[in-house]
Amino acid sequence: MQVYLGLGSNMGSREETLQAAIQLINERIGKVVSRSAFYDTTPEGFQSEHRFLNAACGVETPLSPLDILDRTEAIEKELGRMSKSSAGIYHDRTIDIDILLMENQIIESERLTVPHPLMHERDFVLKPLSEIAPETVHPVLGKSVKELAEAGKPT
Ligand code: PH2
Ligand code: MG
Ligand code: MG
Repeated sequence: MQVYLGLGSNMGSREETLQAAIQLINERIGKVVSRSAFYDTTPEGFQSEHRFLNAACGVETPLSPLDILDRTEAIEKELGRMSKSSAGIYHDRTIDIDILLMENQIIESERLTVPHPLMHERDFVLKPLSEIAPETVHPVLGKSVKELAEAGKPT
């Protein structure tokens, strides 16, 4: 199963943290088969003077969705993440790892929603993702990542 993950950091050594996260993903979740460049982005949805570095990667994994979530959460903790966002209130963080897409799977459970419920609205997700998976189709919206990324651009 191929899973796409989104990564973001806006505290500490952002680039080193993203590199470390990708290495741990490769060791514990599955082979990282693609990775985007790192994009410097403006915080969206909350006020912060700390800019983000965002990236996306593709991982070939035998794990179940909830096992992947357990492991991404463990990696976030190890890399110094203090508090989880809840009820749409965001905080600065050393690392956030989000499950974006898992092929055609649609999951709506208490702990996990796949595709990520906000991915199609977020440039900081779509830009890196369209670099590595432009033709991958969002199974709910029926549009490719490239189409979603272009829909968000000003004309
Ligand atoms: N993540 C959020 C909220 N806002 N803004 C940017 N630029 N990058 C992010 O990764 C990000 C955000 C919630 O996880
Ligand atoms: Mg997030
Ligand atoms: Mg998250």
